Amino acid sequence: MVNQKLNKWVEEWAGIMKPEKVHWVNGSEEENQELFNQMVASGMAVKLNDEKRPGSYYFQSDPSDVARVEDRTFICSEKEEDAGPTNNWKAPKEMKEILLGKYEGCMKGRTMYVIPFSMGPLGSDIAQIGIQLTDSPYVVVNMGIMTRMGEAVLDVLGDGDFVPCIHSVGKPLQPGEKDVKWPCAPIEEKHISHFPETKEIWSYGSGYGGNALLGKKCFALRIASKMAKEEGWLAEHMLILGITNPEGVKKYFAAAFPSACGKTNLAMMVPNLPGWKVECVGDDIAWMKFGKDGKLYAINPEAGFFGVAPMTSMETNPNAMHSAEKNSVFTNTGLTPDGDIWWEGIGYDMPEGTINWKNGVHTADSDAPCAHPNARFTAPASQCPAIDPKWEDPAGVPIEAILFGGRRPSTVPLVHQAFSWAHGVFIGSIVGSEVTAAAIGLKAGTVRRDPFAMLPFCGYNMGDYFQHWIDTEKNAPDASKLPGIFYVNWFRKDDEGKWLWPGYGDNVRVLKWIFERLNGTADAQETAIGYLPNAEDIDVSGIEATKENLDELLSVDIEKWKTEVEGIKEHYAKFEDKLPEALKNELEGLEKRLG
Ligand code: SAT
Ligand code: MN
Repeated sequence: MVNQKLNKWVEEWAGIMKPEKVHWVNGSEEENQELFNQMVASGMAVKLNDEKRPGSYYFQSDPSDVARVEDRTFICSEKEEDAGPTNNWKAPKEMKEILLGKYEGCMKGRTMYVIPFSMGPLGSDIAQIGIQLTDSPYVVVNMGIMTRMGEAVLDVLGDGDFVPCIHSVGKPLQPGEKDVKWPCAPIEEKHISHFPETKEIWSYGSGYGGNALLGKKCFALRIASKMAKEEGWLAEHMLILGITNPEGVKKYFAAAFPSACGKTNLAMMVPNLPGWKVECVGDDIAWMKFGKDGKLYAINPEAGFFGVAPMTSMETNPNAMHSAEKNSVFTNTGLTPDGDIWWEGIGYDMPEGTINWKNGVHTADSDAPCAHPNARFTAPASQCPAIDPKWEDPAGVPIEAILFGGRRPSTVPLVHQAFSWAHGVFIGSIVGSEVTAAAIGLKAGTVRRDPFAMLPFCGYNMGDYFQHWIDTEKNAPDASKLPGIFYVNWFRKDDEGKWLWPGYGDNVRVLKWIFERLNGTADAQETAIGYLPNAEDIDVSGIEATKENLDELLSVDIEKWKTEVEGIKEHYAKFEDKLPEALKNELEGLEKRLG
């Protein structure tokens, strides 16, 4: 079928960006191989040792292009108010003018790839189709892992609508000019722009991660969150896991955590309790809609993992390690002399002669790390040994619990349950992580709030987003079937700074209490902040030493929570009159209960 709108759009943009040629990506294995071969030939990619890491490739980015750039990310709604206090805003017209200037001739000497992709299983009615134009073959092969990509998507699209995604690395080649290893534009020229009202994405100047793989944060979160608001569903920065008890009863949970809280680890956890099983539906993004039976169903819109490499090991996350055993892409890790990858915390010593992400021979006494802290592996989700059998079910999986969490060395107990949906939304709106003084020049102990872990990913005013979550209760076909909401904190420390909770696979003990709360078989005590387990309600069999920490892990320190309330007030003040009445009431209620 010919999609006139698509053909016209591609032609128009080819006219603006002036690539040497246009390549429609079909998604075949031969095409994928050909792209890798080209990148190896041009020096952009290194083929890894086929005996160690079959079908896998290694890349080093430009040192100026190593992560998402939040201060170069824009929400371009007509009104500034609709971007809200947590986003950078520019008027759409102004941004398009700026970017059209940059896009003019930006693909000279390069190939423009046309990437049809589906976020979500092909044909699922929760899924969405986008078309990305890009001049980066690296982006094409990564999109091939992270999304359902190619001709099959065009068949499903027919003559329907798609989200147009424009991307260029912003480095045109003059006739005869030799390409660099990782083309990109200087930092101040990078723009990651979203037009939530017209559902468009225009990205310029970066080839890395969420700046360039536009299906991920740009589409599946920023644009989709706006669609979800308009259409009554939820697009969230959440992992999805399935948990099965020893009797074979299974439930699905979704969970939101700010970055650096171990989301991928939790999604693929190897549980440390006999008989319990955890399976992974997704590690980063959840799209949730009500099903005919009134339950909330979630799909993972992605098809792969774009995981942080450093500290990932057979110890911390064997399932991630297995996922990236083959057919994977590694960016900014180290490269060993025998053609494999290495990073800090991989679980074994660095082989002598390993090359670091800046392409120098690495020595053990060097003060800079061998792998960039944001080095990534891109791996197909289908290769994860713990992948859930329903991970591609077009209907999604029914979500029974939503978890929020952050890094909170003090104040927040190991786990508590919200009293109600509105109280759960309150909990989501206040999550965050404590920062260390050195990191970003804030007072140590300051909580950096990251509501719903959506701070850099909400495509509209965060106050309206809170309201959308509140409204989800009355929009639910049957509010009694809404998931329970829980606040977890694996990161409590004692006064000496020692961890009180072992974390990782032992977190299943907390999931077990949640599971049993949903079944109505676990006890809890009512406190000022929510329902908490009693110490005996947490199963510490096999880690009996942790028992003595439980009182502290499960205590509610009234004075600390009063301080917390002051912090929440400061945080809420940002949203001015957009802060939902329901959340003001929740905050007042908490303050009263604290006495
Ligand atoms: O670079 S990504 O946005 O894909 C990953 C992340 O920063 O969370
Ligand atoms: Mn993420």
